Amino acid sequence: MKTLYRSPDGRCIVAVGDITTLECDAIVNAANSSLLGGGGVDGAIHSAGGPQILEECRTLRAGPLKEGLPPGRAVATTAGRLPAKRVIHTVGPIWRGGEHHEDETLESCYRESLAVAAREGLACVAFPAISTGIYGFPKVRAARIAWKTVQEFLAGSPASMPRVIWFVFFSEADAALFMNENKLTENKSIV
Ligand code: AR6
Repeated sequence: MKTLYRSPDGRCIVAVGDITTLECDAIVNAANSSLLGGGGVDGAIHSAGGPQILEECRTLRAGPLKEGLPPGRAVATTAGRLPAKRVIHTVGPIWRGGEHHEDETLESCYRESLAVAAREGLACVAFPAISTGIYGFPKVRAARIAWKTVQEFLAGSPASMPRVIWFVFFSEADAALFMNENKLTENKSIV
């Protein structure tokens, strides 16, 4: 994992790498409503974490989430073999042109995932760029929403969990776009 930026208060980190390798209390999964796996980061999490994650997702589908997890909502499961303790699954919006509450749904993914982490007392949470892959949400617009929603959450919970939030990008280009859009300057002294 390559760290590019750490905020002055230490609570936000921007990095490039494979989120499944991160030692953080929770990693967020950009899942789909079925919770039964897929491609992208979802596929990577299930394959690195092993079958325990899918087993717990199946149990959720058989019980409290019979209709699946609606877009904008979040739920936690075991992280199986991953270095993280928990996986927080959230379902991003599928981009349909921007007039179908896509922004609000994406905001809700970040907010609800942070709320789950707060409830579970998880100190460190890592987000992938939800909806910006297979679901086609424009990356610049998603970058602005992700940063703004997390900053609003942190402003509203100065002392509580989670204390540290990672924004993890799979490519340098996506990380650069996120930093640029949110006017963050790379801190070269970070190792
Ligand atoms: N670590 C960090 N980021 C990653 C990784 C990884 N290992 N793998 C991919 N990304 P996507 P979505 C980035 O498509 O758009 C699945 O099939 C990727 O480069 O994973 O929300 C689900 O089951 C991109 O920037 O999620 C759903 O059906 C970001 O993660 C659907 O895809 C999100 O891309 C969800 O689509």
